[in-house]
Amino acid sequence: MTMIAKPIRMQNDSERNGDNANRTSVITRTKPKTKKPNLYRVLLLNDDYTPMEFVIHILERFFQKDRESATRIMLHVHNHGVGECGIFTYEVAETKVSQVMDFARQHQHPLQCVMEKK
Ligand code: TYC
Repeated sequence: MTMIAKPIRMQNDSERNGDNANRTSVITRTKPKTKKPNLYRVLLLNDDYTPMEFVIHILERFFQKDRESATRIMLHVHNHGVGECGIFTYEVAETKVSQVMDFARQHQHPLQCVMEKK
C-alpha cells in the first residue's frame, strides 16, 4: 500500500503570503445578553403654598399611589423637604416630571418635581 502524507491543515494563500488574514474565529453567545437600564428617582420638593390635597392628588394620578401611601409621601416631603415618588427609566421619569410640572402650572401652584440618577 502506498502511504501519502496528509497535511493537517492547508495553508491558505494569505497565510503563505505572511499576513494574518483568515485566522480569526467567530464565537457565538450562548447566554442571552441582558443590560440593566439606568434608573432615575422622581422627587417632589416641598414649598409653603401648594395645598396638601393637591400633592396627594398628584401622587394618586401620576404615580398610581393609593390614598394612604400618597398621604405618607406628601407628609414626608412636607416634613423633610424632599421625597421620592418612584424610580423609573430615563424616558418615563422625564415624562412624569413634565406631567407634574404642567399640571401644577395649570393650577398655579409652585410645586417642583425633579429627577436624579440613582
Ligand atoms: N408644605 C405644603 C403645605 O403646608 C404641602 C406640600 C407638601 C407642598 C409636599 C409641596 O411637595 C409638597 N401646604
